[in-house]
Amino acid sequence: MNKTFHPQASSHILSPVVERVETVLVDLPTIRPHKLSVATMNGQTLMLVRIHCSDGIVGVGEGTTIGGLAYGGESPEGMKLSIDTYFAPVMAGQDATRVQALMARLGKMVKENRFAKSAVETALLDAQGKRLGVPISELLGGRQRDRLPVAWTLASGDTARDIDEAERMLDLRRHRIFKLKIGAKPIREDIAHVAAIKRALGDRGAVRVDVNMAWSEGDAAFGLAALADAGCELVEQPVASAAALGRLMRRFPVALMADESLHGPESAFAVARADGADVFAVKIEQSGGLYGAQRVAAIADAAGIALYGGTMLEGAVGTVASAHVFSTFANLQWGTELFGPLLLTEEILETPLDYSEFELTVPNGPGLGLALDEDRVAFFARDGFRKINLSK
Ligand code: MUC
Ligand code: MG
Repeated sequence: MNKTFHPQASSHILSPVVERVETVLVDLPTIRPHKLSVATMNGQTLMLVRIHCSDGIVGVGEGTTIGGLAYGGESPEGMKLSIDTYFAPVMAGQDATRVQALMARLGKMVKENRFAKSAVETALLDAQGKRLGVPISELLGGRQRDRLPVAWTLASGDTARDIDEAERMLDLRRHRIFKLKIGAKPIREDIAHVAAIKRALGDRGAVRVDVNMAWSEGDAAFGLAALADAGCELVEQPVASAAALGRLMRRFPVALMADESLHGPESAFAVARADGADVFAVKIEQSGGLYGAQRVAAIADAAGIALYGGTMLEGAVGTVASAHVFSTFANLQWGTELFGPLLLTEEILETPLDYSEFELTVPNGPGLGLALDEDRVAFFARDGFRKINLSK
């Protein structure tokens, strides 16, 4: 019999498919209160997703937010609900090896939900990397660096405590770039706080600030001049509006970075077209995934905008997913802030990440290149062993 070859049909039969999508919320305490203008965090919730494939391979991904719904429209609980209820049926039975095609299918059936999509895309890429025996960075075109500079965020709310913390980080040779969270206090108090920290650190540490949109345009005009005088080198999202950020550009001798204004490639293009930032804080969750983050970076490169690897204070899984992406960027002029796991009291990896000499090593094993300590994940899972023991 003369059989016709149908490539799609045959690849579908041969390819492993998504069998099951599993989600869990894991609650971990922070090492100290982390004070942003939008929220004070005493803990972080990791929404972990596991994608079980028909070839027995399991990929893991992570979604986080900052202060529940204080930062944006998604929460860990909402991500879990969306994935369990809407993502999972769309993914079940689909070819697990065609990650971009599966994400495009998901995009048709599920609007928005960028953070949840980032978690799911991470899990698919982790599985595919494990399947092929290559790190995620290689699935994304190949890494250009194995180690990434990592900034630390000082956000205890107290100037003396922040200076002590910075000194400790310098002594440990873990961080020498410091991002200060400001915007919650009166502007003059914030400026005095930044100036005191920069004075204490001198040339030993770079000082940057993140206002998390707290200032009006008028506040920002005063604040940016004063921050430049205080020796601050970079100001992240001082105002909410992208148009206002653009109007503030080049008026002060300090670089301006867009963070909350960036919601993936389309918004990145709009900001770039309006010459609206010197630097982009690229985040996989804000970008809607790892490929989205690469597209945002490509837009920045094309527009002559510098790049910074941002964080949504992810735990180890989201941090390493971000690290794989940032390792592929042609330019990474301002380094990264991939310190999320270090803000948490608990280690959930079998082998901790390597933070040394002011940098993070991008893991080299297949997929994400990390192994979760499943007992510890189960212990800290919401309604898990810890909760059961605490309520006894
Ligand atoms: C943000 O707005 O950049 C990054 C570091 C940190 O402490 O908070 C995040 C969020
Ligand atoms: Mg920010």
